[in-house]
Amino acid sequence: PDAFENDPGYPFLAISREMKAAATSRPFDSKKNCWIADPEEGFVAAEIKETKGDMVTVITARGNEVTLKKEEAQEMNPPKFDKTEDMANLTFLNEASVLTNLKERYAAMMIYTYSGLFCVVINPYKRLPIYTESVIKHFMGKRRNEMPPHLFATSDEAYRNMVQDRENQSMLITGESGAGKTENTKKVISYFAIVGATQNAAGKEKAGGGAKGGTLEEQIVQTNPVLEAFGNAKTVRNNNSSRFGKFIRVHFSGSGKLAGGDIEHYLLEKSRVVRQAQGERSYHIFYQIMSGFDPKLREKLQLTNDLKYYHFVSQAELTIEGVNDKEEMGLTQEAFDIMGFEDWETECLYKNAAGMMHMGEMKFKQRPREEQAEADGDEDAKNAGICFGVDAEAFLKALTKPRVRVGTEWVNKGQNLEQVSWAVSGLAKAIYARMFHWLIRRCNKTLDAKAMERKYFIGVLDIAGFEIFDFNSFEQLWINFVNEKLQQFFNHHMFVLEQEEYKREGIQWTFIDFGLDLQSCIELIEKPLGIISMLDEECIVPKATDMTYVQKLNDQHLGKHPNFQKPRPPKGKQAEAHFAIAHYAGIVRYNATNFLEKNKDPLNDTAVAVLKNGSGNQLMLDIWEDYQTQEEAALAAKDGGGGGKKKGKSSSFMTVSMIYRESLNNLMHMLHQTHPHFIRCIIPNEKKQS
Ligand code: AOV
Ligand code: MG
Repeated sequence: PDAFENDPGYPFLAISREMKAAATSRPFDSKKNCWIADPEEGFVAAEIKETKGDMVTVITARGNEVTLKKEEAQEMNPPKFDKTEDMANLTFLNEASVLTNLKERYAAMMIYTYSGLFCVVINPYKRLPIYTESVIKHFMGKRRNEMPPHLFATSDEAYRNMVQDRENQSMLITGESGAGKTENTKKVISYFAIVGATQNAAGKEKAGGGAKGGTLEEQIVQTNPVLEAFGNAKTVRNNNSSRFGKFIRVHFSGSGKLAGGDIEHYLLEKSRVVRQAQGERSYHIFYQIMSGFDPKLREKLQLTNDLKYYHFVSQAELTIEGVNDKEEMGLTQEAFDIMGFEDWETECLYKNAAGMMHMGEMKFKQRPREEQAEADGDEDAKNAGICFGVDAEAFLKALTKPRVRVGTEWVNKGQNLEQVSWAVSGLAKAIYARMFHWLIRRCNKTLDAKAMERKYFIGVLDIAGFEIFDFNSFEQLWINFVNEKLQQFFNHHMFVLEQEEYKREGIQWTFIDFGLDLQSCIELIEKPLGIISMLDEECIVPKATDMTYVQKLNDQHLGKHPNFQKPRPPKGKQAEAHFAIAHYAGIVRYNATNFLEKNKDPLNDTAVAVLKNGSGNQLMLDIWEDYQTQEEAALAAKDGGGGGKKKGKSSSFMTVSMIYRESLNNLMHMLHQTHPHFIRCIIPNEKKQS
């Protein structure tokens, strides 16, 4: 009864007898059958009627007669390869055959297919019974060729490699936004948690102690809902888009027992906290808080029940089709419980989130011809103050009249409306980003099973996928650049491995590094005088603007670098600065407006000091603990001599790009020290439909 053939998931994984029969009865003539390009279907089957010189005339499956160049008719594989599980087996390895194979398998809802060393998956956009515990059990300990293609087979291979080769492994899940990276990441993590816990009862033991908290196995899996609530949002490409990258390491003992986990995170898109584009939302947690799941919560947070009142989170969509924020809040709370979060911790997270919503409503005014803004009412500031545990008056004063250094004196300097509004959003973004960082550290604390011996890890990488929007900004540049780097890592690894095999088999072959195909685009972005370093330089040039930056880019690269282009700006945006980059996955037009500001990411230090020193909210104190204000730095310099001064200065000179670059370098370095396994996710359509 528990034979794999009887599992409800089996029909979505293995080719049925009927399919095999249908394939073998298909008439086939290798000299006549072929594929030709088709504007609607991609490729359509055709039969060669006549050959004349280098031209052929074919009749398509739709009955059209077409004459075309011989090489445009791609060979068709014999029927025994229909819906093949590994495309490396195909006799004819051409574009038409590869795409048709994937398409036919997808039409039968078999979403996983191998392509030699890596595994391809097409987003099914519906729940399939192929990730159940019973399916997991069938894959455990089996070799890849014993079972149909599945993410679990690749996962099990990584696990066995780790134990046998005594080497760290990584699972690199790539693909554009909405293709299914995060969904597959969740399944991989569950697989490792179950496999690692099955090795020994230890993984099943309650970790941490206390009334709350689940087993380590559960906690590794439940980390995700916590992170998704704060790090995922609806975009036009994906209703649950990851707006940050993560590298989750699952740790094991030498014999493969589950021994804990930790998470590293990359580039959280914090601009979303204050601004959403058409068709998008801010982070899920805001809407979950407002959902009324806990009837007293809004009241505790000084919130009304009118979501639209809060501009920071209501600029575009308020709901997501098919998603119930109330239920999602239940799941978030459950995950917090299993992760062993204390009540004060979740309370502070909600307070901070609500405080940001109040911040967005703080009003300021300015008399005509005066460059000095002042508060226009203080109700929302008071609400923010209650959430953050700070004095509203001090907070407003810090925003409108921050302390700045003039020579050796510190004075209160007036700000105009625009400056105040920049400071408010800058601060909200910083609070959110720091809170997210705290959340990751807090999860790591739970996953740190101290009693367990950690020997090896399998790291699972899930980043924000390549994306092209109508408006692409600094965030997209970084997301797409990271994807470009990962694609290069993939190419390099695949082709190097492949060619090493040629060498072993004694094939005469000149080594080609296909990873270098992407090198020129990567260099355009990361090398000295490239897109990023010129941005960093422009950030220290006085009076520089986004326009002067793009002007310099144009002077340096336009007409000289193959991947750099000057786009035609969209209607109404001609006055704004633009440039375009030809990435591996498409040409992206970037709007450079606010690039300098986003890269410098300035903060109102006086307001930070209010939050940092005056707060009665423990989380608020924790997130600013490592932040040194300029005034503190100056004091430290006075007391402690040169050492303190140096520290203050170097930290204030880091641009966002510098921080991102360093974490990306660390990631690539770590990946190079693991045995990588690749999962390539493909999006089947732009309509989010099965
Ligand atoms: P992504 O991680 O690759 O995009 P997701 O993993 O969030 O994409 O997938 C997008 C949506 O597709 C999910 O919310 C599901 O509705 C659906 N989906 C994907 N894979 C599966 C699956 N195996 N089974 C069922 N539904 C699936 V992004 O984070 O935007 O780069 O940045
Ligand atoms: Mg994702």
